[in-house]
Amino acid sequence: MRLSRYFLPILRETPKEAEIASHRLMLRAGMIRQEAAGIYAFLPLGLRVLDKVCRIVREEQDRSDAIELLMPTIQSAELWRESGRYEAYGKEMLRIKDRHEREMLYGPTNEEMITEIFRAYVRSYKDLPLNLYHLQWKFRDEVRPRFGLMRGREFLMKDAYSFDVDLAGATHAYNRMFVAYLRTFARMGLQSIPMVAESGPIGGNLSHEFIVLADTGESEVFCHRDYLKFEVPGADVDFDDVPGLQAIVDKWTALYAATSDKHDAAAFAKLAPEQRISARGIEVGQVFYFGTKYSEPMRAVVTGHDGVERPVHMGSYGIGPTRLVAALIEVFHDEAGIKWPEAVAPFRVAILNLKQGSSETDTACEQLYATLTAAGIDTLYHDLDERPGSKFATADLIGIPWQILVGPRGLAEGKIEVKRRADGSRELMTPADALDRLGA
Ligand code: 5CA
Repeated sequence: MRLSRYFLPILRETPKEAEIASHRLMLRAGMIRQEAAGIYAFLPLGLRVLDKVCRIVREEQDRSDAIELLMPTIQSAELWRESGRYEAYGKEMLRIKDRHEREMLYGPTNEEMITEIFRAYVRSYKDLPLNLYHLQWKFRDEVRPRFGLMRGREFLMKDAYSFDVDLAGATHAYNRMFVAYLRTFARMGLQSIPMVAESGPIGGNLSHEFIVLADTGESEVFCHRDYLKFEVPGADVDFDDVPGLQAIVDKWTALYAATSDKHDAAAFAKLAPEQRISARGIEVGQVFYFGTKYSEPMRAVVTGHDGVERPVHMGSYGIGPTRLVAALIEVFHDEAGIKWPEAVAPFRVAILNLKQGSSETDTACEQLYATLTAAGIDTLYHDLDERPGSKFATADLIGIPWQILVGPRGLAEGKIEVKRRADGSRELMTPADALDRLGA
């Protein structure tokens, strides 16, 4: 992408309304624009990051054998009356009437709708296990939408729903998602810690929140320090291996880890002081097992091996991709701006032409740009007529992992400079070596 043809509305001033780094940096980097309280438009740069986050989420859902579908945002109140949640959900639900005065709502979650889809088609244990997921916008009329994408009113969610014939099957489904979540966040460069959590309006008595530690996190959390050293299961993990997966989950739930709602101060105090982490964190995902809470009132039943019909066992599993974009910035930034991990960076490489209009630098930049683009590497070419200082500031602010600085002095010796945003290191090399380094 040539910056001269792109839409990147950078703000030089720090927006006053933004209280935390991720919100400030997203506004300054031209990633999002607020359209109403807790409602944001994704500008092109922000959309690129969101898409990369979603791609990783999808790949790991698919790897664990969950199947993607897409449910609508608007739901009928009737459905929610069946489960008894229409009244119970309260003011957080955005209620709408259509032209026929029919009561509708903008979905805050999809347990009812997926249960309705399930019961329309599935009758027998032979069709199970099943885990269906989608990535869809949700609306929750939060009392205090704040911190930009961190707690929005309209936000993107990946929500998966599992169906099993019994508790044993449902436990394995829970474990599949648990392991998929560890992998999903790790692939983005985030260390997540599963913590025992309250299940809230979703229900059930087994739930874990996946927490990323960050000072600006909204959750107060307590956990054992050893979690920070745990190794995340590799891509070769066998999701069909029931005891193997259980062993992974057992390991990741053996040590103390709880959110404030479920905190047991006495148990925590038994840890050696140097093992205790008492910190703030961001909830990037949450998993729930709630058995027959929805299937029973909504009559979603399956015949078991014994020919008897029983309500299906369900769980639901959420990830917040829009919140993840903010969480990533909270973890990866410095005074100059964002430091994207490569896996989610909007562009992997930025070419900075330090003397736009000079035939040497222009030619060198064009060649680099053509080769990188042809190799399928997302590249942003800063081809505007701006001073080098301004180009450095933009590249640092928007956090591109690799910057190629092309100036007349270096070129005179056949060299360009490659800068890594993560640690600020710079290295002079030939354009050919730079391309080699970047895998082009
Ligand atoms: N149906 C269940 C699981 S699919 C559910 O709704 N779970 S949830 O309430 O925990 O939400 C799932 C994820 O969505 C959360 O872990 C969080 O990452 C994200 N999320 C929830 N509320 C917001 C919000 N107001 N703004 C941004 N992300 C949110």
